[in-house]
Formats: sequence, C-alpha cells, structure tokens
Amino acid sequence: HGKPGTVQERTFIAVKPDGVQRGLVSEVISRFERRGYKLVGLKLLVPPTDLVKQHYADLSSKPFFNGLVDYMTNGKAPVVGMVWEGPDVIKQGRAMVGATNPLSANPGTIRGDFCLSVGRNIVHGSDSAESAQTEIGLWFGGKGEVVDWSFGNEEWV
Ligand code: 3AN
Repeated sequence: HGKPGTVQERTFIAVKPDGVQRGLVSEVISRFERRGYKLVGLKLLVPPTDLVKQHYADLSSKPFFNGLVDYMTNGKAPVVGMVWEGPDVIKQGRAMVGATNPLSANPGTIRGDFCLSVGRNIVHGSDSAESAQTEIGLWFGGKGEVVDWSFGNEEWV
C-alpha cells in the first residue's frame, strides 16, 4: 500500500440513479482518479431492496425513507457502486461529495456543482470508517469484487 506514514483507507462511493441518468458517472470517477485515489471496486446494478434498506438502515424512521428506497431500487436508472482507496479517502471523499443538502454544499464539491435537491443529490459517500466497512461489505461482499492492485509508480519522483 502507500508510503510510510500515510494511512490507506477504503470508502464506498456510489453514483445514484439521478447521477447515472444525468450522465455524471464519468464526472464522479474523474474527480477521484485525478485526485490520485485508486479504483478498487466498480459495478453497475439495480440494487435489491434489501440491500438499500440495509445501506440506509439508520434512516429507516425518516418520513422520506420509503421514497428513498424506491428511487434507489425502481430500476428507472441503475446505481454505479465503487470502492476507492487511498490516504484519508473516507473524509476526503465526503469533502469531495459535499453537504447532504446541495443548497448547503460548497461550489467545487460534486453536489455543489451539479444539483439542487436533497432527495436527488447524485452521489453517496461513506461517512465514517465504520460505515465504509459496512457498506463495502454490503455492496462488494462477493469474493474478488474488491481488487488489490498497485499503481506500480512507487519509484516515480
Ligand atoms: P448523505 O447522503 O450525505 O450521507 P444521509 O445519509 O443523511 O446523507 O442521507 C442519505 C440520503 O437520504 C441522501 N443522500 C438523500 O438522498 C436522502 N435524504 C436525506 N435527507 C433527505 C430529506 N430531507 N428529504 C429527502 N431525502 C433525503
């Protein structure tokens, strides 16, 4: 993994159905790639209802929960799930995603640059080490779905 003194982490990032519909998959991937993070998991799917209910378990009492699960699972557009790896990627990924409510998200963040509605905020990013581990297990639980690989540039200047 990384240079001595850097903490390698993994986080779960997803482009939600509205982001896929709007053609923002490449935009999201590009931002993480150009930042220097490494893509170690990638899939496109209409997620099963059980998966989304587990993913958003902490929101199950919210009035918008059923609508949220429907929008994620109804198949009008799929979800692109990703695992990204690199130093501080959980916190940095959240910063790159921006605030939950796009109207509070700074310009320069994905939500701050591309959306206006909290119910259609394009992208998901794990909010803690615990949720990253749980979400990666939920979305990429199969053998070999997350790939260990090296950029091969450890000798670059
Ligand atoms: P984040 O996605 O920034 O981690 P959460 O976990 O609080 O934020 O919310 C998860 C998702 O639930 C949001 N991305 C959004 O799609 C939806 N959501 C959150 N708050 C609302 C709300 N007030 N109305 C409708 N949907 C919401």
